Amino acid sequence: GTVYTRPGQPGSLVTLKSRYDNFIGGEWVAPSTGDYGEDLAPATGQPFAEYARSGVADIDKAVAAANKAFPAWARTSTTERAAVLNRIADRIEIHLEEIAVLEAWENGKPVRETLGADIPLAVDHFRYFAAAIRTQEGNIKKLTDQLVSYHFYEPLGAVAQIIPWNFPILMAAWKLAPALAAGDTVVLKPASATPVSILYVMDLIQDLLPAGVVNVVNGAGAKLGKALVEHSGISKVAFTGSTATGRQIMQYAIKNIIPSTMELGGKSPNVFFEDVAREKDGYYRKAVEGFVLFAFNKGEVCSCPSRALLQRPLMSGFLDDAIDRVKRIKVGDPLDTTTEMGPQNSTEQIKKISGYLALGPQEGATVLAGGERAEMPGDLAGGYFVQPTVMVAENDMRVCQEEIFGPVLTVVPFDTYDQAISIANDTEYGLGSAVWSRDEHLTFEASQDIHAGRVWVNTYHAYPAGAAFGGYKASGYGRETDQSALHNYQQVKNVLVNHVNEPL
Ligand code: TXE
Repeated sequence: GTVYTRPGQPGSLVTLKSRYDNFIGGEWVAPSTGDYGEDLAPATGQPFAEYARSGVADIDKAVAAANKAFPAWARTSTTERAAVLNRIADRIEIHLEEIAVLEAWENGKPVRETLGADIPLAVDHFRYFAAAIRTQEGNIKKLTDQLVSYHFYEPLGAVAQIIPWNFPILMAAWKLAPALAAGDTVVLKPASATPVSILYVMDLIQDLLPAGVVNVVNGAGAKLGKALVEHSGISKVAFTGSTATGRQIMQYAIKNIIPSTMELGGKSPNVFFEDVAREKDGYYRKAVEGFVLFAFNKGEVCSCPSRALLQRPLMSGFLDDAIDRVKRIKVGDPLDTTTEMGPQNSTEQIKKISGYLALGPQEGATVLAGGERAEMPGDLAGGYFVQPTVMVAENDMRVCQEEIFGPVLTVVPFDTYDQAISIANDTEYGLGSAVWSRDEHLTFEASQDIHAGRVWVNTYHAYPAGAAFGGYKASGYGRETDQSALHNYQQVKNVLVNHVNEPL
């Protein structure tokens, strides 16, 4: 394995500015407030860069810049916009390793994930939407002998995109790529816990975009969100974050009747049927790894498989093997390529997760692995580390119903197929889910019966471009990562032509 040098330190791939201003109208602009916050590394709890704590005046500036850039950008050909997206993809790919290191350091996720998943997927999303916009077609229909109807997709204008801290670069890519492809301009508001990695990428790609097409403003969402979404210059809002904040943003969107898309929380079931353990073969080992994926990105994932449902015979044997594997998860420095789980993102997350670690046993859950914060050596002692935790619980307990957003898995046994489906669906959320069985009829049936926007079958945590992602129920609405996401950033123009030269 390799241990990367920390960003900003001598020998690191990543050279940081000491201070990151907002990126508005193609320029680096100091916040009107003159106020900066410290970006803390979750692995040590120590600051490593400063970011702007903007005010409403900065939002106004960014929205004005986005609107100024819109007419020219909207008029570019799809060929031209696709070329820009492809150039962005190439540029990010050239700098993949350094972006991956910074992303790991700022978020706390292990660099093996950012190198293997986050950043390559971000690159691919730009390429995918470059292709999608070039191949998107409107349609023409002859409705009667006289009437011909044309449908065109037009961009909306300047759009607001508010993203969370758990996949900063990938969430930015999921939102920027379709918006730019569609011909919209953007005001992006990153989360205050991860304000810098996106600006680092903007620095790398700024020469590829006309001024004002992408604007990035940092600062507290609670302060800036309302001003941004209610701004008369904003034509759409796309949000990823908590269900509570999503509900607020939907209310702001009412003011100017702008469309919104919401990718919110989850409590995703990971359902294992008995035949998984029929043999201890490659499939079995894959299933064990599928169980362990609750610890992917330390559980700070909206589609985290946080509820494992095990058919009763799997409660011994399979569960023992899975617990063994959980206990072997390597927790540590996110910049070490052998690390499997890094620190949680923030002290807020630690507080929230610790609350649930205490609550589980109080509610009667039995802890099989973890259950506490993880002790680390050296300056990692100041980091936000938690042990991967598994508890056997009942589905009506709060630990099974509320989004913990940490590496905490509840295991609930079931006997019959119907019970499995009813427990899987017994949640206010409906984002991710998975079914594990060697029986394809069973997995297909379950995929139809589970109420969630994504059902993985014999896999988990794959997010390829071309597969639509989004929620049912309180997990939100709207789909991303698939060509249909272009529609989120477009409006339909219908032109209805009478081709007969006679009075109506
Ligand atoms: O989320 P918020 P937080 C869940 C997860 C986590 C909890 C709290 O359970 O523990 O939410 O995290 C901006 N108007 N998820 O507080 O508040 C904010 O600045 C406009 C699940 O970080 O939803 C940030 O950019 N914007 C989730 C973004 O919203 C506002 C990912 C997300 O922050 C705003 C993140 C407002 N009033 C957290 N208030 C997922 N589904 O992946 C905040 N923001």
